[in-house]
Amino acid sequence: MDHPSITGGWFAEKNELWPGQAMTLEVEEVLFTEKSEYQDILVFKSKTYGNVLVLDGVIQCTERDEFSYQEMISFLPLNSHPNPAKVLIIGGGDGGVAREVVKHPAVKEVTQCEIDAMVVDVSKRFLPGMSKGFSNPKLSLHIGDGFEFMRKHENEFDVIITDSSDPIGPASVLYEQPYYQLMKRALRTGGVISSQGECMWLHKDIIKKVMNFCKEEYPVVDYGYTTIPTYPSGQIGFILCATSGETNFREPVTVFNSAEKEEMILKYYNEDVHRAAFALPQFAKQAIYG
Ligand code: SPM
Repeated sequence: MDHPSITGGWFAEKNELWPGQAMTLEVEEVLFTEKSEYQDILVFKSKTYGNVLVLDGVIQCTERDEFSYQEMISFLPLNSHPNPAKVLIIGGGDGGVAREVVKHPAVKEVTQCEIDAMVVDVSKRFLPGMSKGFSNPKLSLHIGDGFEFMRKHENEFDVIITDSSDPIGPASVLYEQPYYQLMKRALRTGGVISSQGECMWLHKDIIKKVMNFCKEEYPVVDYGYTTIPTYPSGQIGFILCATSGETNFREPVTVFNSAEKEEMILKYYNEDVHRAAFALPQFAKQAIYG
């Protein structure tokens, strides 16, 4: 199977959002390539990062490092809320965020809305370590448009996690103010959100734009981040917003003990990493908050 992003046995991630640079991974075997109703889907077995899911030419997850992103986008908000019983996930078609969210002892019910059924299907076939999240009894999965889904829900969720691709293509609407207004409406009192929030090395303008309009909607807005080798520049952040001025994302209200961390098979997240996620280098601090 051929794919335009693979040449001479190497996949290269080229995109206008990170001009002049490209993550490359050596390909052992192309496992799947097809165009869905929404996007180009590629799955390949890499030489050193396990199976890799690529949408419209952009790496979404690799089996070797996905835990960093999935744990952090989930536990930063979940452990900033005193009782995250009802959670909504928008996007996240590989199932990795669902896998993490259902582990939290306080989470009782998880609803997920993913637009592309083909992403869910290929993840079930080729990314079983992530898609196992879909078979948890706490989870109800809906296939549909996240923005439209949000319109129909009011005062329902304690935590909303938006695990989206980048702001070009089907996910671009999820980086605009109306979506953040709808999320606010869908939250219960004291609710919090966490959204894929882009890279401080590459997208200071996007981050600043999103945080600025978030501040018009929410009393607390913050940017935390994680490190991850296979996302551009090795770093990606999360936009965190709270409906209550009492919320402090920088200090977890729930701290897992060692037995819990072991039982939950946490590989990246712990309370120290939670606090450290908000320590920004000076250039990013100035650009985002200055
Ligand atoms: N559950 C994992 C899905 C990943 N969703 C985020 C993908 C982001 C890919 N691009 C990163 C570029 C950062 N500027």
